Amino acid sequence: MCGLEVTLDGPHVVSVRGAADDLFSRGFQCPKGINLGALDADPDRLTVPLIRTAGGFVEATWDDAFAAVRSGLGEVRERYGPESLALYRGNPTAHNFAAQPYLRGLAGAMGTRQHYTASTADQMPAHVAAAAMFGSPMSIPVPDIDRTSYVLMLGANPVVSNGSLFTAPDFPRRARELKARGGKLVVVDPKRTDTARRADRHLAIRPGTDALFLLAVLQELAVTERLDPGPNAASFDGVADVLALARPFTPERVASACGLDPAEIRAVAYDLADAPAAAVYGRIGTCTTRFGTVNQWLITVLNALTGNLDRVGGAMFPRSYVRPAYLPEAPLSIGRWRSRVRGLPEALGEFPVATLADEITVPGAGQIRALITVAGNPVISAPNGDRLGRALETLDFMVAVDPYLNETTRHAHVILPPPRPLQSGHFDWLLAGFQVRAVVRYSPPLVELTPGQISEGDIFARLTAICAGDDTPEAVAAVGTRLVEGLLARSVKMAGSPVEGRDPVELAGIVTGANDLERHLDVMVRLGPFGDGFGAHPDGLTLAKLLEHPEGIDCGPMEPRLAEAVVYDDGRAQLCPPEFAAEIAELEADLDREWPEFVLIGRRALRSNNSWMHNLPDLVGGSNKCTLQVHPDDAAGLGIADGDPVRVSSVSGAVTAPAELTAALRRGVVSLPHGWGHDQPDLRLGVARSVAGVSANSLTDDQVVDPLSGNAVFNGVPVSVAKA
Ligand SMILES: Nc1nc2c(c(=O)[nH]1)N[C@H]1C(S)=C(S)[C@@H](COP(=O)(O)OP(=O)(O)OC[C@H]3O[C@@H](n4cnc5c(=O)[nH]c(N)nc54)[C@H](O)[C@@H]3O)O[C@H]1N2
Ligand SMILES: Nc1nc2c(c(=O)[nH]1)N[C@H]1C(S)=C(S)[C@@H](COP(=O)(O)OP(=O)(O)OC[C@H]3O[C@@H](n4cnc5c(=O)[nH]c(N)nc54)[C@H](O)[C@@H]3O)O[C@H]1N2
Ligand SMILES: [Mo]
Repeated sequence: MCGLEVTLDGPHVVSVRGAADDLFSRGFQCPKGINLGALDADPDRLTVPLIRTAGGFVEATWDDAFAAVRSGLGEVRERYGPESLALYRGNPTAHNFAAQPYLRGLAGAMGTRQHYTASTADQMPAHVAAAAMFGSPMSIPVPDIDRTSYVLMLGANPVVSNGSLFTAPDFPRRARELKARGGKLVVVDPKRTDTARRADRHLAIRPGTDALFLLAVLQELAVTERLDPGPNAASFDGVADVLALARPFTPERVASACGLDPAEIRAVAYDLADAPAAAVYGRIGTCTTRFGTVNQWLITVLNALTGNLDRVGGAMFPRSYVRPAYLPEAPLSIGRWRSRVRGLPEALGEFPVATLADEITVPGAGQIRALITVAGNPVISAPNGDRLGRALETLDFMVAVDPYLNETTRHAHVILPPPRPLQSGHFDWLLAGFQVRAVVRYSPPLVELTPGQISEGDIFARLTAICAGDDTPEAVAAVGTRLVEGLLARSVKMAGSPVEGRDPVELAGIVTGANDLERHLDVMVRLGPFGDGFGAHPDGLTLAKLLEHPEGIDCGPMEPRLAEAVVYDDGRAQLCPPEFAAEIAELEADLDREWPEFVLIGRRALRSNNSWMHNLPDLVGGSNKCTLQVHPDDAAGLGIADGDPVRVSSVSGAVTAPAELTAALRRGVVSLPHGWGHDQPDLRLGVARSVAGVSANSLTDDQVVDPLSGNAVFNGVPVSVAKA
């Protein structure tokens, strides 16, 4: 989401730098962006499909590769039925111009409920909390960072990650500006992170106890009569119920479980209530824990009851610039069906990735026999990834859409590589709905495809057509055409749409764009809240305008819109959903439990992006190291010196990594970054293999999830630690 200025020599990148004139990122960039050229030119990037044979992977023509997919998927479906097919979509599909529009159709054509994504290793608790509270899984508030005077941030490190479900390029600048305005940043994190170092206050909480802390803040504000929900109070249901639940959780009562001083908890509570406008925000460290959904729920409750929900400078609901406002949205419930083996709830139509290995390995009707992965590396990114890797090897057929032969795709029978990044357009559909400011940008491809290359959109269209049973050229072309025509056909029939009553064929004639994806984008921005409505608002957005303004078009800051964010018929937000309330009893057990001697947490490095950027020489090394961070006092007790090999083990497995002593960690907590472990056979990742590291997900447990969302638990994992 940072604007980059790319200089080319023919088809090759000469340099990449932050685009100074970009209206959103204003010249800011991180090492990953700067390495776009290296990523684009990575000699290990696959350029043609690979087919697995007894003797290893061999290069294949696109026709042969698609033929292998057609027969591989076809045979499984014929023998075991459509429920034996599964789809896993990885993190980049959320940010990929082609994947977002096409994969919905692919999932539909597969005719199975076996859908998995990286969301259940990430933000699913936020969707589940939003769905229960507001009816919409996308009604996730984000801090209005540029106008707030107080941010209480739990389990997030945006100085490194640049924010997540909260798109704010150059967080360090925004944090500086917050302080210059007299505002405050408070960080709750078991580690004194780069973000915590810039904060006015840091609370080094025990991993996994955020819900207790949040309840104590709520209870303290209630008992001192500092809560004031403000003008939105009339829209909130369940206020008395949630306050009753909080009652036992006084700062004194939670202090030892959280490992915090009650006075500190009080101070944070009072500052939050006193701030003219404040936002509470929690990410990976709060989502990927046993109480992930409870955390997200309580964060929103605190925002609501301090009057900060939907307030300028508070926690606000961004308006996606590609979501037509007139499209009806029905309240979404979670758990409409359950997973076959463990009975875990579906959420947003998908099952938890933590149960993918179960569904592949446990026999019975509905057992997964074939898998499509798109832009995902779950062998490294999913809990107990080693088990998942063994499970993938038992599939009858697997196809991966991915530019690399990596830890996951090595199990595929066919790998279909997308073209180079610079040969694809870029538009981030998902993050359009989480930006702190609606700056709209589109980047067209900078380099044309060479003859014989296939765009990523065309790969998806072909796969969709194969799954639908007809992949003749006409059928494949129709998949792309439907992207453009489907929404137009609906919109002309919809009351309140700017094109109500118009002729969809006439509208399709107005649409511009070099291909179906661009034409689809044109339709989406025109019908979106800032669009031209096909002439209804002549000054509004169109694809043509976006192409004229690579620096972006600024459609302004977030605006209060609670009434739109709540999709329940009565327009009321539910602050105490009963299924969430039932979890509070589970939490009470944590107040007096015995804690493990050591727990594992994760971390991110500025030069890393999950599992797939370790093949770029400039990104590995420096601060980006696969070390086990240990507190010096813990290390002394274990006889471990800096650099010593340390064996970490859990119920799932064991790894050995070099120790890195740091007093930034809370005692009893060790930290290993995820995304490493590139020492597997067959990989075509020369640089990554040479710096292999170990996978944190050899240690995480796929049998423990946040039960409300099915989300994986990556933080607070009990481990044993010893000198190797
Ligand atoms: N450079 C870089 N940027 C990235 C990524 C990357 O890999 N590298 N990944 C991207 C992705 S996919 C995502 S989802 C975002 C994530 O963005 P963030 O959510 O900001 O992710 P992290 O940096 O992992 O920060 C999580 C923090 O939670 C803390 N933590 C662990 N357990 C607990 C706990 O129980 N309670 C509390 N309060 N804190 C805890 C950890 O110490 C850590 O500092 O980052 C994105 N940006
Ligand atoms: N222990 C632990 N585990 C974690 C986390 C953690 O904090 N701790 N974080 C979790 C989070 S937040 C996330 S989002 C997940 C990520 O989980 P995944 O999405 O499964 O894993 P990634 O490492 O992001 O893998 C992305 C894959 O996409 C491919 N790829 C990159 N660009 C493209 C493209 O343009 N097209 C296609 N087709 N493929 C592409 C890469 O080669 C790579 O194989 O990991 C989760 N796992
Ligand atoms: Mo993520």
